[in-house]
Amino acid sequence: MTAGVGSPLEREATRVLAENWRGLYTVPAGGLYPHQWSWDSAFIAIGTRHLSPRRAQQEIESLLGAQWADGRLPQIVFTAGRDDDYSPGPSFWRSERIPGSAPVPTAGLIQPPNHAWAALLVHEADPAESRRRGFLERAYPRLAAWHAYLRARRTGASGLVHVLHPWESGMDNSPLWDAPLAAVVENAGADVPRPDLRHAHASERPSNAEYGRYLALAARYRDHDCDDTDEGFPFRVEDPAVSALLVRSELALAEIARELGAHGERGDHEDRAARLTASLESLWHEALGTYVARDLVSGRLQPHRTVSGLVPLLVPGLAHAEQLLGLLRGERFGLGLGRAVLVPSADLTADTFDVSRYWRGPSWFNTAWLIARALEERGLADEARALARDACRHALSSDFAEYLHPHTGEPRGTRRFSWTAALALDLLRAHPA
Ligand code: 9WN
Repeated sequence: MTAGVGSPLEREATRVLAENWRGLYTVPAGGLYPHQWSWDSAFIAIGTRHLSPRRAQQEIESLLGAQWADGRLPQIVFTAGRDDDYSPGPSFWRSERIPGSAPVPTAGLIQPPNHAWAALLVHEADPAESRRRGFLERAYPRLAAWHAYLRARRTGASGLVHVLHPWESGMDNSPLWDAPLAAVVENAGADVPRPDLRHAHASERPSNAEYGRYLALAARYRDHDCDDTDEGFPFRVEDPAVSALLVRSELALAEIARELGAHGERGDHEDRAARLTASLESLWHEALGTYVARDLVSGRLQPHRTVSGLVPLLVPGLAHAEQLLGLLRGERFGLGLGRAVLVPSADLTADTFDVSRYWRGPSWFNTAWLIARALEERGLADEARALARDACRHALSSDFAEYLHPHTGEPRGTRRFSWTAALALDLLRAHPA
């Protein structure tokens, strides 16, 4: 990888990504997250494409190499020899005993589908190198199989994809999961290992009660061989950010198919993106003025304003974009008002709001990147630039924190976090100072 040149941000971000590189992929953070995570790798590749397009390709290819026979891309691909550092690890999942699992140990769950979009952005960073290596030719069938898995095994009557665990949303303890999770019975008396608390303060992580339920759900999924046929599975939700990212990734597959001369497939991807966009409207909550999650077990929309509900701003032709922009700029998310840093993960005025606890208030860099990108694409260049510059500034001053106190910008969670470094680099390239 070329050395980081130029600004302190570029140099330091390059260093973080080098520290966390493990030869074929990047771990999110050396201590807290010592394995490869699915949507992290896609975000990381979006940044490393500016340093080494080839390494960004490898980041995605190593994840695709852990694809299961049914097409799923696993939430975590485990690094050999690090079973004690993260729970649940490879000895919990024992994926090798599940028919059709990956050739390497992985978790059985999934994460949000941002991969095809990332693959397209990586290709665009250096199309000649990408064509020379046949990057898209090799990636496309696997990415298409991933989306086919989501359609075949994770799509219900609404036409939207559902997730079976808070971890699958990538926004683990969002208030959106409070009610669906309350209905899940934790394993009574079971030990809840928390190696994460060696690396981050307990007040900045999900609670023990949440972890008890997370593990109970994961164990039930595992014990059913992760085969998605467990009809009474107690947690099944549709999430607006997951759906919005799938729209973007279907549109990216359309572009990739065009690049590969697969014109029939291109139309299929565009049709699917259009159908998903229409289905997303079933998550619109008129009274709250935002998209929300649907609990498929109770059938109820979950009445919480969160950053997940703002992510559909990335969807072209979205019906309620103006209302969402109003929400983003209002007192609940505070964009441009000077009272919040980046975009808080949840409504600043809600009863559930918490300045430290993970996805219940703190500001994250991946969602800032998604919203900055949406603003830019919607022609709101000044707001996009202001958000991008704030993200770059806070990335450096927080030593690439995992997330920030949403009022003060103080670092929270772990430090030298890979996607913070990668996405700050990408924002710096898109909005040079
Ligand atoms: C569970 C790795 C992951 C991110 C998620 C974030 C956090 C894991 C955890 O870290 O989740 O997947 O242990 O809390 O919520 O978005 O992918 O960075």
